[in-house]
Amino acid sequence: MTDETRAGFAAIIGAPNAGKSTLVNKLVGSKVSIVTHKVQTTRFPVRGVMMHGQSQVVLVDTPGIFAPKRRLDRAMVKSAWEGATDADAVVHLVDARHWTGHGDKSEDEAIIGRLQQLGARAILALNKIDLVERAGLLAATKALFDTGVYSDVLMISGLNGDGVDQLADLLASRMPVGPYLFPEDQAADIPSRLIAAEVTREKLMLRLHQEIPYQLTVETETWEQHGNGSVKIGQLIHVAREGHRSIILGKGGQTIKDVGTASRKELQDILGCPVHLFLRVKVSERWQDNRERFTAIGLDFDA
Ligand SMILES: Nc1nc2c(ncn2[C@@H]2O[C@H](COP(=O)(O)OP(=O)(O)OP(=O)(O)O)[C@@H](O)[C@H]2O)c(=O)[nH]1
Ligand SMILES: [Mg+2]
Repeated sequence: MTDETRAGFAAIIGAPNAGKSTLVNKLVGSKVSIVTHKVQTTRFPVRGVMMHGQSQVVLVDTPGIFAPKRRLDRAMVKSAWEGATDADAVVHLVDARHWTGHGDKSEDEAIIGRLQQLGARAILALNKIDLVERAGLLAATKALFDTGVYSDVLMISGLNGDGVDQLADLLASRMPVGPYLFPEDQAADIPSRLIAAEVTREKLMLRLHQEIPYQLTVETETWEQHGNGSVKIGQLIHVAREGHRSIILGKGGQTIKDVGTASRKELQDILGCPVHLFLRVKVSERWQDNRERFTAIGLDFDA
């Protein structure tokens, strides 16, 4: 036994919906990043802190990497690669279904191409193995490993935890020797206001369909701590069009009421105190062209 500690950064990159945020939450042991069944849920790098033996691994959950079209997409993808460039270890998380004949592997191929250019050595984690036949996994692993960009291969299920401990061991061993970067009891380094906005955005994504979730953003405007231990949070949902406002409100205000209830419940769990949540919807037609909205979440407006 030695007193030597290790600490560093591990970036989790991958195609949209590969399961990056699910995995980061599992490794950290609490929810630091929002998850939905939809693509492009994560919009900016979210850092979660995992303690493992004598190692502290700061996990960087990144937005999915895809061919970007809009300004927001470009900024998201750019921030994902930046997360990878500065890290001590990079995990390429791959949805195993896409390499066993179910789904499209072109986004992974593009990521591999970029890793090749960077001369990077990433850890391959084939994810969602709970959904595929074992037999197909071997061929998939070989095809991926033959690209030469991987140092290690693991098969995992971020959802049920299979293989996640092995990944934690590997990441812990790859961190450079040094003092911890964050207090040991800190799970995330994103401000409470931003976590609160993300939780509401998750509930909106789960509830709304098609393009609407992609054309809105949530901002925490007010945060008041009350003497009785409760907190009052006011949030503004920026939408792109008048029509979106009425959809978010729903008939008789039911949709926003449900979203508010779901978000408030989860915030109470996360914050460990009673929460009063007030949501407003505002038509901000050009929020996606607003530099401030990008800077507020650490994205590069000019990406
Ligand atoms: N069956 C199964 N589902 C999983 C697994 N990991 C993640 N999922 C599901 O996959 C979906 C996407 O998960 P996320 O964690 O949001 O994926 P992501 O890669 O962060 O997605 P983006 O932020 O949009 O790039 C969710 O419905 C998860 O529950 C897994 O190991 N097995
Ligand atoms: Mg995500």
